[in-house]
Amino acid sequence: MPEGILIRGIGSFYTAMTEDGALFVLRAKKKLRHLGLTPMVGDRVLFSPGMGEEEGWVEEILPRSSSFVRPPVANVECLLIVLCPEPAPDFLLAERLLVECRRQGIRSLLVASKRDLDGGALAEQLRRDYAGAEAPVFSVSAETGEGLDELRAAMTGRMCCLAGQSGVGKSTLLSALTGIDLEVGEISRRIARGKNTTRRAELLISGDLRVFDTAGFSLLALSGRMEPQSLRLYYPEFAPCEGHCRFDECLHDREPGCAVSAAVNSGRIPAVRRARYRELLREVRESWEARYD
Ligand SMILES: Nc1nc2c(ncn2[C@@H]2O[C@H](COP(=O)(O)OP(=O)(O)OP(=O)(O)O)[C@@H](O)[C@H]2O)c(=O)[nH]1
Ligand SMILES: [Mg+2]
Ligand SMILES: [Zn+2]
Repeated sequence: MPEGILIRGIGSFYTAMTEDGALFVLRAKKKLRHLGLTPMVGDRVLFSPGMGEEEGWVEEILPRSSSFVRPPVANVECLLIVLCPEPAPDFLLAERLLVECRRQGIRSLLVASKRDLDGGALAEQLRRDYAGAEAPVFSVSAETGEGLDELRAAMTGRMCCLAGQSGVGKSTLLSALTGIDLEVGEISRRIARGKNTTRRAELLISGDLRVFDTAGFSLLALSGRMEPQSLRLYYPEFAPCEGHCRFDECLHDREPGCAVSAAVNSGRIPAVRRARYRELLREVRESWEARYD
C-alpha cells in the first residue's frame, strides 16, 4: 500500500504526497473514525488511491512523534518560537511553548524577528535568559533578510512549525524563508473559509524545507494536565540542582534550602527564567487542583 504524508486538509478531504511528489486526494476510512482517529496535516499515512476521478482512502495513520490540537498538526520536529520587539514579547507564551516542546521531544528554536527594529537587542536578551534552556537563539529580519540563511540551515531536514503571538511576523518570515508567495495562500484560504478556518493547516515544501503554514498558533494553555512535580523536569537549567534541595519533593518554588534558589542567587540560573517557571507552576497547580471539577 502506498505511503504518503498529509500536506493539506480541507473539511473531510486530505491531500497526500508520496516520496516522489505525486499528490492524491483522500478521505478517512470509516474504521479510523470508529477508532477515534482523525488524520492531521503532517501525518504519515498508508492509503489506497482512488480510481480515476474518485478520491482514495486513508487506511492507516502511522505513529505520530508529536501532535498539537490547536493548530491540529502532527509530527512537528522543530518549533520556531517567534518573538519580536514590537509587539512586546509575550515571554510566558514562549515559556509554555518551550515546556510543551520538551514534553513532546520537539526541538525548539527561539527566533528574535524584526531585528531591523532593535539591532538585535532582543536576541541578546534571549541568549542571556535562555542560555541553559537548550533552545538556540536566531536573530532575523524578514525585512532585510539578515539571519535567514542560518535559520534555514537549522530548519533543514526537520518538519518545522512557527509559533508565537499575533503580529510577530510569522507569515512574513515564512514567505521570506520559503520564497512561497503566501498572498496566493491567502486567497485560497479565503475561498476555503467557512466552518473549518480554525482547523486549517498546510505543509509547505520548498527545496529542503518542510514547514507548516498554520492559522494562528493559539496554544495558550499546556496541552493536557501536568502534575506540578513534573514541570521542573522540563527545565534543563535545574538538572544540576536536582537532589541538592533540603526537601526531596522540592518544587523549586519558595521552599527553604532550595538549590535552584541558591543557583539563582549566585547567578548560575537567570532570575527571569526562574520567575517565569514560578508563573507557569502556578498555572499548572491551579489546573491540577481543578482536575476533578
Ligand atoms: N520592521 C519589520 N516588520 C516586520 C518584519 N516582519 C514582519 N513585519 C511586520 O509585522 C507585521 C505582522 O507580520 P505578520 O507576518 O502578519 O505576523 P504574524 O505573526 O503572521 O501574525 P498573525 O498571522 O496575526 O499571527 C506586518 O505589518 C509585517 O509587515 C520585519 O522583519 N521587520
Ligand atoms: Mg500570520
Ligand atoms: Zn528546590
